[in-house]
Amino acid sequence: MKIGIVCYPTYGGSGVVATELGIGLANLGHEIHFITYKRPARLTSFHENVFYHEVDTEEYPLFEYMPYDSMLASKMVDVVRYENLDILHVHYAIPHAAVAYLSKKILLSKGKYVPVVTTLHGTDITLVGKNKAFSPVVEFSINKSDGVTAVSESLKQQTLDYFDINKNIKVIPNFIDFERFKRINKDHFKKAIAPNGERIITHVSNFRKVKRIDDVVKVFHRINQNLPSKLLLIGDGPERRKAESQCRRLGLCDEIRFLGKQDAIEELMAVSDLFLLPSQKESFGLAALEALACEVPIISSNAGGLPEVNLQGKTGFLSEVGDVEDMANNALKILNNKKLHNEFRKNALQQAKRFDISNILPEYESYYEEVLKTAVYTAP
Ligand code: GMT
Repeated sequence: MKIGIVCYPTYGGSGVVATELGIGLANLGHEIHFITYKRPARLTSFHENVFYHEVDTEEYPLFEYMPYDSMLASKMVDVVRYENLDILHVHYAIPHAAVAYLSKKILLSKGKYVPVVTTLHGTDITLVGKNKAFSPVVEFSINKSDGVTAVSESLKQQTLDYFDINKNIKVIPNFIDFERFKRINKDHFKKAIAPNGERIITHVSNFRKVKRIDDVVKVFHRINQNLPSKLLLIGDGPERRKAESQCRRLGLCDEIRFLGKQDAIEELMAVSDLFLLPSQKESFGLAALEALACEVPIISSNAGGLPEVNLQGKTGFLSEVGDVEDMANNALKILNNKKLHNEFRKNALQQAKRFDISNILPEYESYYEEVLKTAVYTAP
């Protein structure tokens, strides 16, 4: 198949999933065309089946706000038409699903029919999407997509709760590539981070408010009062500065390292003893799955789709959002009991295997085939 993939090219989860999906499908022989405003962060090397089309984002003095949607639609029309794509797969509803609908209508007027699959990732529904500034467009464009997928059962349910949806939503969970994410020996690395054998706790995110970075620090503070430990904070975003002040206030600067954006997350996971994800909202929690694949147990909130990834009492523990006391107690329960820790590590790997990329890619392939067969041609 010739598949167009539209996504945010940055470090956010939806962009990572879209890029890994495209690369995975290209490895299976499909021709993949990424249409984004910047080369996707995880699209790092040449692949004979992968093409990249950059959206023109020219500025013009009249525009206080760039009409990105129009520029994206024009690029999508151009690529679908001249590369003769079979299907368009857009990730994150805003604005991609609406722009896909517009592109489809323009293409129809030119005699080219292309069905659209929209994948809902999380905040496009639970946070930004349900905001009145976007919700009519989100609802309309989901209903106008030829196929809709959500990354967890929880996200599917929330979409049905928030909007008036007349489409079937298929749940296809996020996935993991075990070629890359696995527990590897990085002892030299461990020694550099924790020279006295301290426990290594990790958090990875885009440091947005919804990730509750202050809770990460609070939970770590409690752990650190009981157990020699180090916290690795990986990623960057609007909440980082506040977190830095919090660490200084708590006198934790020597125990917490802000590592910023990192490409080789798997190497850092490989030395981690525990992963923290106390999010306010989380449709799936891709970073949590990456931790599981590296055999790292998780202390998380019970928000959104996290219970589908982190299994209570098996791969870690889940607490109510904001209950830092409970999270810290659970963390210590695991860290202070070697047998339990090892058991959770084993369970983590088993659970991660359910999301192996080699199981999930065929789900997307057959979904595309189904959409291609059932999508109804509508006149322009
Ligand atoms: O929150 C993020 O990390 C970014 C956001 C995105 O769309 O870029 O992530 C969402 O999509 C990820 C991939 O499907 C999910 O794993 C995240 O749980 C989801 N984030 C939220 O729901 C807050």
